[in-house]
Amino acid sequence: MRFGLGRFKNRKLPAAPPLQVRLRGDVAAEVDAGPQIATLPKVEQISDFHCVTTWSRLGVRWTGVRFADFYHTIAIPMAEPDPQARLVVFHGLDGYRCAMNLDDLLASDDVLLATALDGAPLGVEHGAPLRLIAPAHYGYKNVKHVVRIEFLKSRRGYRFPLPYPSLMDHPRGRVALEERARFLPNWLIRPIYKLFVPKAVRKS
Ligand SMILES: Nc1nc2c(c(=O)[nH]1)N[C@H]1C(S)=C(S)[C@@H](COP(=O)(O)O)O[C@H]1N2
Ligand SMILES: [Mo]
Repeated sequence: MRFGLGRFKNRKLPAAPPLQVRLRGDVAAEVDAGPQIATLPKVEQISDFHCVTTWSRLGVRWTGVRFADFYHTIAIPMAEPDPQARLVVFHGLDGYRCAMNLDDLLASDDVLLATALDGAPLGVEHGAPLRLIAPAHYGYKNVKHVVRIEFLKSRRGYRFPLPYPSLMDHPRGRVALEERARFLPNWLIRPIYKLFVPKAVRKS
């Protein structure tokens, strides 16, 4: 079963969608970078995965390409994002989307565009054909089924697609700092989110 948030969990997705990653936003050229991503060197890593609702899965083995490699050797030459475009929005085939800071994506080697899990191509449950893996950031930032990556100069072109976006979507979402939500304190959020854990764990 595929885990998804809100209305996105009910979207029917193809079992093996083609690798198609459109680069959009404040760019000189809108292009499909799928074929080029497939040519980048693959890395394998084992990392922990933390959902904001307080469940974690430890030691997950991902294979993919480094986001920094993708940005420098594909995105910059092909799409020429505006150097001021520091917000990166990942769009999933199910309609879900979430934004990350470009600086956070480039800061660490463990940020991947992953295409395999436990040595096998990503299935539709975990994000086929390609998903973001940013282990330092909560699960909701790790967008699955990525089909479009937008580089934006301003947050105005972006809206988190769930209710109460300004509360539920922290601009950075770092696990170590428990950046779960904006404005709301963790002592309040943790018990509320915990109510959703049993259902989420069954599906993940
Ligand atoms: N496209 C898409 N990506 C998504 C979501 C979603 O609903 N749609 N849910 C997010 C959340 S909240 C979590 S915790 C993880 C779950 O990843 P998993 O299904 O591989 O366990 O995916 C994230 N990425
Ligand atoms: Mo999550």
